[in-house]
Formats: sequence, C-alpha cells, structure tokens
Amino acid sequence: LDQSVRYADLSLREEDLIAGGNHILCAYKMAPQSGYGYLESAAHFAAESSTGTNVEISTTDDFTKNFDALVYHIDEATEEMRIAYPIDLFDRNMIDGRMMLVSFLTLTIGNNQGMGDIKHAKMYDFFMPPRAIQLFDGPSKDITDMWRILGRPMQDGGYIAGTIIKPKLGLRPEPFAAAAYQFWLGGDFIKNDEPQGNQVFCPARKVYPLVYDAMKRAMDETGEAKLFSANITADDHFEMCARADFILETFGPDADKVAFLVDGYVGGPGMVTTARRQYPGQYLHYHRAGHGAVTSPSAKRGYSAYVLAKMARLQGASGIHVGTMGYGKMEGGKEDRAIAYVIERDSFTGPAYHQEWFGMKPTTPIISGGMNALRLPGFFENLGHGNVINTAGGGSYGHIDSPAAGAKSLRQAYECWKAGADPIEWAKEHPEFARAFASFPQDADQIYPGWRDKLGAAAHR
Ligand code: RUB
Ligand code: MG
Repeated sequence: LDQSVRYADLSLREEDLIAGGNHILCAYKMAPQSGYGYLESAAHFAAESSTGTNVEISTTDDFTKNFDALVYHIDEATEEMRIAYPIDLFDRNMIDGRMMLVSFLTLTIGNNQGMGDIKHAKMYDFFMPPRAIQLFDGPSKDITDMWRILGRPMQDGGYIAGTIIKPKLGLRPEPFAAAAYQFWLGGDFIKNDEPQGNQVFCPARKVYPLVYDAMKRAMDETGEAKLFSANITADDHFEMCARADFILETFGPDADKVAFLVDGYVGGPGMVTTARRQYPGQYLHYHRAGHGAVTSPSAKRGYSAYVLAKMARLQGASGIHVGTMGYGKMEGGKEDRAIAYVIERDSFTGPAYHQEWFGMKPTTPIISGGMNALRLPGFFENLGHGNVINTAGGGSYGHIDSPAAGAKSLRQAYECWKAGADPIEWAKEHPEFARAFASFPQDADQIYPGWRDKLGAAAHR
C-alpha cells in the first residue's frame, strides 16, 4: 500500500515547521529494502511511527489525520529522510502533564526499527520546539554545583580531574577505599566503575562508610573538597532508591559531594528519570555502557551518540559520557566535539538542526575511556576548552609512582594546555606529568616521538 499521499508532503518547508513550533523534527539515514520505492517506504515508516499501519483502517477519522507524521524531505542518493511529528502525538504524564522520553523513543525509533521494507534507518539528529523544551525536566544540578563545592569560579571553573576505581571488579571494601583515598590525595572526583554495586565480596553497606571515611581523610590532608559518584543502577527502582538513600545517609553532612551514577542506556529512560526526580539535589551522572550497539558509526540502525547525548540533557542528566573524540580507547573522532557542544551550550547547530535550549541547564561532557595525562593536551586543543569532568582509570592507577601522582599528572596536563606550553618543556618542570611518559611509554612514543632524549633525566626523577 503506497501511503505517500497521506504520510508525505514534500512541499512542507523546514523553516515553516520550525517557526510553527508544533512539530518535533527527526533526521534519519534510511534505505529501503530492494524492490521498494524510497518515498513509499519513507511514508510507511512515518505511518508506522505515528497514526498508521500497513493497511487502510476503518477506524481512522478526519481528526486522526491531524497527528500524522509527515515525511517532508528525502534524498535517496544520501539516504536522507526527515520527518515532522506533531507534538501532540507524544504521551504526557498524568501526574504533571510533562513529556516523557520513552514516548519519544517509542514513536521515532520504535517499531520502525524492525520493518520488513526498511533495510536500515538511523536517527542522527532531532529538533525540539520551544514547547517541548518547556515540558522536559532538564538537569537540576550541573557542573557549576561541582565548581562551587570545589571553591572554583562559577564560570570557566575548569577541569575536574577524576578517576574510576580500578580494577573494575575484584576489590574488597578496604582496598577499594584505599584506592579512593590514594587518588583523592591528588584529584577531585571518583566514580564507581559502572558494574560496581553491591557484589558479595564488596557489599555496599560495608564499602560506602569506608569510602566516606577515605573522603574525609583526603579532605583533611589536602584541605580541598572531594567528590564521589556512586552507582545506584538497579532493575528495581525501589532498589535504586534504597541504595541512594543509604549513600546519602552514610555521607551525611557531606552528601552534597555525592553524585549518583545511572547506567542510562542499559537501564533506560525510567531509571534516569527516577534518579532525576527522586534526587534533584544530587548531580546525576549518566553512564552509557552498551550504547555502542546502536550509536556506533558501524551500526546503521538506532541513533547516534549525538542523539543520545541530546536526549540525556532533555531528561535531566547533569553529565553524560561523550567518549574521547579519538584521543582515548573508545570509538570516536575529532568531530565528536559536537556532542559536547550541544549539551553544554544554550544554542547549537548540529548535523541537521539548530537547537535553542532557552536556558535549560547544561549537561557536562564526561570524558572517559583510555585517557591519561599524555593524551589530554591534544584533547583540550581539539575541544577548545577544559570545562569537563574527566575520569581516567588506567591513566591514574597505571601511573608508575602512585594514584595521587596519576591524579596530579592529569591536572598538570590541563594546566599545560591552558598555558599554551609545549608538553615536553612543561614536563621538565612538572614531575608527575613527566613520569606519565615513563608510565605510558607506548602513548609517549606515538604522541611525543623522541621524548626520551628530549626529557632526559626529568623522565626518571
Ligand atoms: C574507562 C571506563 C568507562 C568508559 C566508558 O576506564 O571505565 O566506563 O570510559 O566509555 P579507563 P565512554 O579510564 O581505565 O579506560 O566514556 O566512552 O562511555
Ligand atoms: Mg567503566
């Protein structure tokens, strides 16, 4: 059944749809199965994603048609397909009339992912009209709250040097807390690695009091505030809340220094919103393990990492992992800067759409995955600023001197970039940074060829 007469209108102009404010727009890369026409398949895709199905149905009336999603732009050569979804298609909360991300996903990237006449379709950008921005929670806490706690300026408060407790699993409570203490002697922020929770060998009830004790000792010793991001991910939202409540109670007077980490991709939007709404006083740390299954450039279905990050800000993540833009171990490239920009700025033009956020709080780009001090100067140069949280697990616990030295080497790398200094020259004056060369010699050889001769004795001090 060719539904293009009803579900496509190529005369619609994008600027008019945006000015009208009544549509959510989505841009996809779509290809039909062989034997199917492009516009016909696109229209079927829009039908399935809104009011229709694969046949005419007798229960449709004229009112129904107001909510048809409409294909308004196609370009078969570049696999480009853009669809306008009327905003009232999307489900609203009974309790407060707000929009919910699950409904956005169910319609725009739901059943259309498994249709027989669609070879593949991947969303790479979307546009939210001003009304939708008003109806999503957005973040309640942001990086400025961390800067305030750390005693930094509220604007351009700069780099937050962080780590992930490593090994990923297999530490008992005492060594776990010792690892935290050692990093905090040099760094600002520690997160649970995403699988760490309440394992039998490291029960939450035992480890968190020790971590808080480590935090207090590190704060006493350094005279600085310290931050901890605790994983509360669980299938059951009562379990999530039980963990969160226990952690807040344990950190007591320092509970403001606790962030909650939620594995938002495997856990889904419900988990993110549970954390956002139940604990608006805590920084919400969105970890995205598993996202590569749909966001990888090699995946032709699903949605891009850019789309994931944009959705996370709408939902209210205070920070989300955005990869390392080609400077770390995870997939990605320099152009992934856009992922950071769309979540931290009030206005940004992405791969398809310009988005205004109307003052919605920003979501911090969290830089993680194979990072260390040697990789950071180039990373900051590419991004253009250092107002990020960076968690370097291997880059801290792999420093040959100590986790504290690893933490210091991260901060020195940031200061090196900020000063516009040559990293080799900087290393001669900054011993922890210098020792990062000997700690990660493979990276050093690759990024700073000839470093052994140039650094000389400084590498061994
Ligand atoms: C990194 C780590 C994070 C990944 C996630 O450890 O544990 O879970 O960064 O990837 P290490 P992303 O610093 O030892 O590499 O940040 O891309 O979502
Ligand atoms: Mg991890």
